[in-house]
Amino acid sequence: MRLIPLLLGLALPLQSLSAATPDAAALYRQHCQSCHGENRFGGAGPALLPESLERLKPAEARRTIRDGRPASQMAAFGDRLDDAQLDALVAYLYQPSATPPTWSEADIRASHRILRAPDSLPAKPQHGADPLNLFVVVEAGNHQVNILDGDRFDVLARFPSHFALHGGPKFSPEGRFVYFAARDGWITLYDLHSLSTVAEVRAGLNTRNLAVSNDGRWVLVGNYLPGNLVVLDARDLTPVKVIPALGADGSASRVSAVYTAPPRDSFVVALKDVNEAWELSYAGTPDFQPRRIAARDRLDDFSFTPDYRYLLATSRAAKGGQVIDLDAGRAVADIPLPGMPHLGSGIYWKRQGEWVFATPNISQGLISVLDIKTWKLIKEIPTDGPGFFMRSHKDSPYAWTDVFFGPNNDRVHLIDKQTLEIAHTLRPMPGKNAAHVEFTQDGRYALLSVWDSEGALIVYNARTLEEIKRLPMNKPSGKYNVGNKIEFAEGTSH
Ligand code: DHE
Repeated sequence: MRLIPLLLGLALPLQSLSAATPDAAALYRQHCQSCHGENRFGGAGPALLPESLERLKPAEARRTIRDGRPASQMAAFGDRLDDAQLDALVAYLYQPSATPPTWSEADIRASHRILRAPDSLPAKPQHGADPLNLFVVVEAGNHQVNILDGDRFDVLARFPSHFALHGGPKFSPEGRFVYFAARDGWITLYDLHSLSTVAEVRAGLNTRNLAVSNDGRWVLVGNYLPGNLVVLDARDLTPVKVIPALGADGSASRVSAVYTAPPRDSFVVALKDVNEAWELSYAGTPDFQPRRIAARDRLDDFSFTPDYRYLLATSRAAKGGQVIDLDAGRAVADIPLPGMPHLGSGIYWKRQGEWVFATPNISQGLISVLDIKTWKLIKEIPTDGPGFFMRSHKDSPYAWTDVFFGPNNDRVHLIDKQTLEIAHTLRPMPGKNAAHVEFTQDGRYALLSVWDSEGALIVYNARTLEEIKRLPMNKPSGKYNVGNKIEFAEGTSH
């Protein structure tokens, strides 16, 4: 019996078989290519390569094609595509591109556009707010960025970003310019004096994050696709150099993350597919030749000690961490970090006169607190579920951390930085995910995201925990205070 349908299928003439199977490539060309680009590399719409879709479930992709995306240019195709065509199209998008994805230096140069000549920009801020207490607030739900006055908590400007900004935007040393990286490879330079975009360039097809040199001259972009580093001129994003991420034995790697290490005048880079960290000096006239440091494992993410001598790195595959001495150029210790921390979100503070480092874990509801002299675990603080982000301020007695996953993801814990006990738990909007906090420069207020399409940015008095203001937003994600960022202030992410 089970053979009959198969035999019937084989008996069908060839043309009826092909008529029954929608030609997904043709559907893509007809309906999608004008926005999502030839070879699915992206255009006005995001890239639709398997690497770009890693974070989107096929069912969600199908829904988006059928129903469109509200408040975006993504139209609904449900009236033009039947179920079989929708299925075929979704399957096609998750297949590797027939043309292997490439993004050359020439492609980067061709994508570069200067929207405002840097020498035409005003000398002074064109708004009345304190330029060092501005906040950049990313609204992930509709790919918008808000510039917020950090004294009055009013939105000064709002503009569309490229698709899926990820990682913290980074600032020029005096805090005037801000640099954004989108997962889609687009880098944007924005002027906080004139509240306008200065330049854009597509540095890759799938980008991790970017760093800005402490002298304000260079931007370094780390890419997954292609696996490389791209150096840009920080004045206007002109491409300067492309550095393939090749291990010492020539094997190709993706770049996990890049950061600037101000006291070292260097960029530090983690590689995802070979056991190496790199340091690239930008002192003097740099040639951006990497200094290779052998790691004990692949690196997913890292953070620094406050003096930038040591790097604390995680390997999610190994479910552990390691400490790399940047002066000695070698790994010196293993650290117990079992729960896949989003290490870039870890923070430091002084406890009983000594620095401690604390990080949430993505796969376990606990905060790991480490002694950074001995690298021993001081405490694992149980929380109401796994968290993503952690924040504090030097004048705050609390480290704020979210419960990002699970049924309690509407909660935020405030951990007493001395006792390492949870002192308060807030539920800003019950039932809605609360996440990611950033303080005003003076530490008096904490701004929190309710990460929901009908969410909000909530301003708290950081001491009394009284709510001061609530601004409705669509999935506000990260927020970044200019003053805290340019000072690499204690308690915030770098
Ligand atoms: Fe992030 C920062 C890695 C998933 C939101 N995230 C970072 C950084 C790294 C990183 C290396 C530091 C870069 C920087 O700031 O310059 N993130 C990763 C991952 O490896 C992971 C787990 C999987 C991935 O697909 O990349 C991951 N991150 C997420 C998300 O799912 C989040 C919640 C939603 C999103 O936007 O994709 C997310 N990551 C963020 C945010 C920051 C960030 C908001 C900046 C935090 C800050 O305060 O500086």
